[in-house]
Amino acid sequence: MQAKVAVIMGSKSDWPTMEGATQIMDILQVPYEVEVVSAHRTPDRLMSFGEQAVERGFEVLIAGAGGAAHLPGMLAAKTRLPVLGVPVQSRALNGMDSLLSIAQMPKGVAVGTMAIGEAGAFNAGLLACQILANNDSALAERLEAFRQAQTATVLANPDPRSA
Ligand code: RP5
Repeated sequence: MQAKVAVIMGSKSDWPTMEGATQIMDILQVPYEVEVVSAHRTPDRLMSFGEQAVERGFEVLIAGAGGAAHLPGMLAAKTRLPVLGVPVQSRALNGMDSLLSIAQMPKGVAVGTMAIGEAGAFNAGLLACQILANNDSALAERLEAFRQAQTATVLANPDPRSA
């Protein structure tokens, strides 16, 4: 099936975080591709990825990076597709560097900035599914079921001391 979402990241070391984006897309049966594309180590590859993203059939792009996290912003500079940026938790500064690198885009080039780390990656996948669900009624139904199950799980066990 045609992948409508691409999940790219600056390094293989980002995968344990970025895997979360793919987990929710697996649950919601949304096809995706994953690839390491580094803004600093493979800049030409990033440029060609951004230039070809529309013709490859992607509709949403997720980009995760840590530290001097230029990947989501540079990708957004090369494509009109929506880019969701995931700040990966860095060792030195706990991801605050990643967050600020991704969030503070100049006016006119947009990146949707997610939370730092695993929650941000998971929610990037979830948000990509929500965007695609606007034009996919079957996916919209799966999303509703996911949300209802999540709510039911919390309501079924409100005691914070129990497992
Ligand atoms: C960034 O530098 C990557 O996104 C990664 O989060 C960070 C460290 O990369 P490695 O040195 O672990 O490859 O470009």
